[in-house]
Amino acid sequence: EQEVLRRLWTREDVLTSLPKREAFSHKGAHGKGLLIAGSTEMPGAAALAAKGALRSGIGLLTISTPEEIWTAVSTHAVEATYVSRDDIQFDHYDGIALGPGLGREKSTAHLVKKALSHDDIPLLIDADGLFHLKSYIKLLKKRQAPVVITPHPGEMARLTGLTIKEIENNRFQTAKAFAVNHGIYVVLKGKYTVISTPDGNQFVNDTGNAALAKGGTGDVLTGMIFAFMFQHQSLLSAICNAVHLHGMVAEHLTLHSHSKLDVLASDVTQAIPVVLHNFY
Ligand code: NPW
Ligand code: AMP
Ligand code: MG
Repeated sequence: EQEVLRRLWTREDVLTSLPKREAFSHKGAHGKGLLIAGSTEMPGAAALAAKGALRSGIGLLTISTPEEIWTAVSTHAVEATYVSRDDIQFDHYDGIALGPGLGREKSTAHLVKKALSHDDIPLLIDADGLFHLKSYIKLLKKRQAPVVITPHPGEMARLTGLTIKEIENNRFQTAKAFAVNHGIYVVLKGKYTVISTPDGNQFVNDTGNAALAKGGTGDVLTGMIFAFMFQHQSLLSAICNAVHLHGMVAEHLTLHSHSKLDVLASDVTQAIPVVLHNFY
């Protein structure tokens, strides 16, 4: 059996793998991303994911969200364009991120199936996208392009049929088994987020703190990973760097200006530039 890795993703890893912005690049070279997120009940999740992506270098972002909330979301994501759920041209995009605030209604399930079946487009699934994924789990193995999932322990429990306690007591094992069995990247969130590759390699993150233990922070992470997917040599370093930097933003805020109580997910999106500035 091939030797697999299990180690910390360090600041040194970030420094060596974070790509520089190509001088002669244009917006089309930094990813045309489709974000399928938000609902009338959860417009904020779409805005937070969008803001995370826009603050992390994505070239062009299109958001597919119900038309009733376009105005609300676009107030926060001014730079994005919008498309109706019925008019999505999947082939037009370099990658799809799906799930934050999507809702769990039957009417949103087909979006997960469609995104999965456009199997040459890299796909990031989070939140309610993971709720629907359970019904289409067999489609994962049939895909050409990579899939990344970003469950918190509650979502991982739903996907695996295990209890949250079983997941938390075996974070490395459950994440690895799911990644290898389905041939995907698994980002099992929480303190010490574990990133598992389809080959069974694993990296653990040690940045971030309990300031992130509140609604919306995971939606921001989804946006950050999504943007990084388009601008890294390897998908693995894109994921690990996004997780590392997302945590660093929380640490920066609580070190300099905020308490762990008052940090909001929207503060995280606003402070991404301060942390990125240290690296660029
Ligand atoms: P318990 O019982 O509460 O302790 P769900 P969700 C558990 C959107 N959002 N460790 C938790 O446990 C999202 O994008 C919208 C252990 C419970 O059982 C989704 O679309 C926002 N357990 C949607 O809401 C801001 C943990 O998991 C279950 C855990 C639903 O997402 C908020 C809860 O998970 C939100 O992001 C941990 N670290 N974390 C907006 N502003 O629009 C969670 N659990 O039922 O999947 O619900 O994560 O709230
Ligand atoms: P979600 O549950 O989808 O909103 O995601 C929450 C985000 O905050 C994930 O990136 C978690 O890893 C992070 N997070 C939550 N609680 C903590 C904690 N106590 N320490 C570090 N990171 C956390
Ligand atoms: Mg979440």
